[in-house]
This record gives sequence, structure tokens and C-alpha cells, in this order.
Amino acid sequence: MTFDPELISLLRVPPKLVALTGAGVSQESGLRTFRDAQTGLWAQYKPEELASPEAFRRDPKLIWDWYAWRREAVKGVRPNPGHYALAEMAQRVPEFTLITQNVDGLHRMAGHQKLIELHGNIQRVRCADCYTFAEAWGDDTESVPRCSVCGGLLRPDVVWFGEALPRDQLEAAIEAARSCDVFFSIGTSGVVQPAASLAFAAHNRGAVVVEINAEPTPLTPKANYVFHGKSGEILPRLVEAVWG
Ligand code: BV8
Ligand code: ZN
Repeated sequence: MTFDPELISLLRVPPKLVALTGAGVSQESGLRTFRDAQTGLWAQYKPEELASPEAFRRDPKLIWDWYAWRREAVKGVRPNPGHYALAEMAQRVPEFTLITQNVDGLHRMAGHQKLIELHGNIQRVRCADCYTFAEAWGDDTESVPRCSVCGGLLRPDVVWFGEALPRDQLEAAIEAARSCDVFFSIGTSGVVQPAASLAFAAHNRGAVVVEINAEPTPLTPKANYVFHGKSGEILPRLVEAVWG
């Protein structure tokens, strides 16, 4: 795989760089993407149906168990070379902002401290009523654990469909996208809003857009550089080509 010398020299400047990641960047770690059908008990549900306040109101235990299952799945995997390559880029590029839609925490595990978790993190649990974060909770309980402060139901600290994104995280993401020189879109189908509009905001401000994804997306026609393949293979090679 060769990289356009123009892209290489651009990244050596170093530019003000933003990277937005989605479920595809964790696929090579063994985690299913949102597009990939769910398995087992969960195969009968679409993620959008489960990841909603209505679903939690309707059947809190079902949704609690879904996230407990996903936490178990994450416990069984490790970051892949794509996560580590992005962590290395952060070492090499002073103005680097990583924005992720993933709630799996693998970027953090790969050593990425400064990142914007736009949709939250399933390793965090809080009260659905008073927002108090729970230090500890049982995952294999008969009923959904309750808040020690107000007795409300505990829920994962993630953004469900129809819920607003954390204002400070969203504003920081929009600001970074609007003021960057280079915007990487990695492993995301570009369907879920407002995350999917960030790359277009950067493009409209004249940023160079680089797409790394296993298949074309609505962003592909706008991207200056397109790499359709596995992020865990392409990112390490790019880092090697630029800073090797
Ligand atoms: C809100 C956390 C309003 C939970 C998630 C405008 C138009 C239309 C609809 C809307 C709109 N604005 C808002 C909406 C509604 C909705 C939305 O966007 N719906 C979609 C379905 C159309 N948005 C919302 O509801 C948002 N909230 O709007 O609130 C509001 C505002 C103010 C006040 C009150 C309310 C909230 C959205 C966040 C929802 N939560 N996750 C959880 O995870 O359980 S979204 C979740 O799904 C992920 O976080 C992620 O964002 C998304 C999945 O997308 P991807 O990550 O891209 O994954 P996907 O599987 O789709 O694609 C993977 C890609 O990787 C594929 O292209 C594949 O080819 C590629 N790939 C695979 N393997 C590899 C690879 N690429 C490289 N290498 C590989 N190895
Ligand atoms: Zn509470």
C-alpha cells in the first residue's frame, strides 16, 4: 500500500488534526459493529431499538442485561493496531483531537487520554434520575441495581437515540471539526447524527478529508483521500510511512 506523497508531507507539517472513529475501528478487536447483526438472545433486536429511553422504560432489566452482555464482550477483547496507531499519531501531532462514537473504551485502553467520547462509555454507570455515578454495581442481579442516593434505576452512561449528546463534548467536537486542517473519518458508516455531520462541517471549512472505511459511505464523494479496507491494517502503515 503506497500513500500519496502530498498526504505524507501534509501530515508531517504537522497539521491541526481531528479523527472521528466508529464501530469499524473496533471490529478487528473482535467486537461486532452496529451494522453487524447481533447474536444469540439479542439477534431479534435492532440496536437502535434497544439503545433508547423508551426501551429502558418498557423493560429496564432487558436493557440492563444487554449492556452487561456488551461489557462482558469488551472485557474479552483488546485494542487492535488501529487503536494503537491513533494513539501514536496523538504523540506525534500536538494538535490532535480524537472523537469517538464508540462506547467500548478501547481507545482509552490503547493509551489515548485526551478524547471526546461523544456517545458515552458503557464502563460507566449512573442513576437514571439523579445522575449520580455508581462506583460499583452487580451485573448478574435479579433486578436492575438501584441508586444509593435516590433509589432510582441505574443505567449505562451512554447517549441513547433521541437523547441529547453531552453539550460540552458536542461543542468541543464541533469546534475541533470546524477549525482542523485534516479530518480523518475511520470505521464509521456516517449514518448517526449529529456525529455524521462533523466531517462535512470540516470539509465545508476547507479541511482535507481522509476516509478509512471497509466500504463506501455518504462521505466518500467529499473525501480527498479514500482508503477502503481495514483500519487496523491501514493506520499502522500510514504512521510508518509518515513518521517511520
Ligand atoms: C438526538 C450509544 C435529539 C449507545 C449511539 C437527523 C436526521 C435523521 C435522524 C436524526 C437526525 N438527528 C437526530 C436523528 C436521530 C438519531 C439518528 O441519527 N438516527 C439515525 C439512525 C438516522 N440521532 C439521535 O437520536 C441522537 N440524539 O438527535 O437527540 C435531541 C437533541 C436535543 C435535545 C434532545 C434530543 C443520538 C445519537 C447517539 C445514539 N447512541 N451509541 C450504544 O452504543 O448502545 S449511536 C451508535 O450507533 C454508535 O455510537 C454509532 O454512532 C452508531 C453506529 O455507527 P458506526 O459506529 O458508524 O457503526 P456502523 O456499524 O454503522 O458502521 C461501521 C462501519 O465500519 C461500516 O461502514 C463498515 O463498513 C466499517 N468497518 C467494519 N469493519 C471495519 C470497518 N472499517 C474499517 N476497518 C474495519 N476493520
Ligand atoms: Zn439517583
